[in-house]
Amino acid sequence: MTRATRPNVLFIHPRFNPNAYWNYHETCAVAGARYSAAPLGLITVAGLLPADWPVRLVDRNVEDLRDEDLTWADLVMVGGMMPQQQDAKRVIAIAQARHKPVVMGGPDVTASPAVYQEVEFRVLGEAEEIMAGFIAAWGNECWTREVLHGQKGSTPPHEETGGHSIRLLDHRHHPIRHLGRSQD
Ligand code: B12
Repeated sequence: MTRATRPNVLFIHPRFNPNAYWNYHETCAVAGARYSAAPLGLITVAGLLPADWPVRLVDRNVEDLRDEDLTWADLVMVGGMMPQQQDAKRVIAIAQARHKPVVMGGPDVTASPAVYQEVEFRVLGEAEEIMAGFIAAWGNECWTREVLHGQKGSTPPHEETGGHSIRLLDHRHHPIRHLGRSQD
């Protein structure tokens, strides 16, 4: 398969189990947000990609994954924790049915890599040390399924990572005032 030099990257934040304790419905209402957990891992990874790779974020806790998002994507990046596992698996199946390569990262695949055997790339641990190698490997048309390891606890300083791509967050959905940006 020929790979785009500057792939369109679709970040997908899977739906949390709706019955979990951590919904904060009332707090969200007070803060004017629709969901309590912003996709911090995904926006961090977005900040590590080359600036000229187009990116989109779909947070399934607050919006639908549209067919046109998948049509647009050359590469799908999914990340989350255990209570998102069920939906993550669903999203991976949807993306792969459209022949989109999937990168899975975050705490759940780090703890349970075997659960995500079907994806093309599993990124275990912190992304900061891995993404440069991943970007270099992109374009190699022979790659097969791979597991890329980072080290938990060796995160470089924020200013060396490109920072969070806070601009990807929709301030109507998350209380991003607490992430360093006002809502006006
Ligand atoms: C803050 C936090 C919470 C907050 C969430 C607040 C919020 N707004 O998001 C609260 C208190 C709500 C919470 C609750 C829970 N949490 Co919690 N939480 C954390 C904590 C301390 C930090 C998470 C975080 O935001 N980190 C900052 C971001 C930038 O880091 P990150 O998401 O890990 O992303 C990095 C990498 O993982 C990777 N990455 C992430 N996604 C992707 C995607 C791709 C494609 C790639 C390449 C890389 C990648 O790159 C990123 C940069 O290095 C972690 C422990 C930790 N120190 O990591 C536990 C942790 C995520 N929580 C955990 C758990 C179990 C829970 C609960 C289920 C606890 C419970 N028993 O109820 C609940 C569930 C919440 C729910 N909604 O249902 C576990 C998850 C384990 C797992 N196997 O998934 C962790 C790892 C703690 C632990 N050691 O057990 N949590």
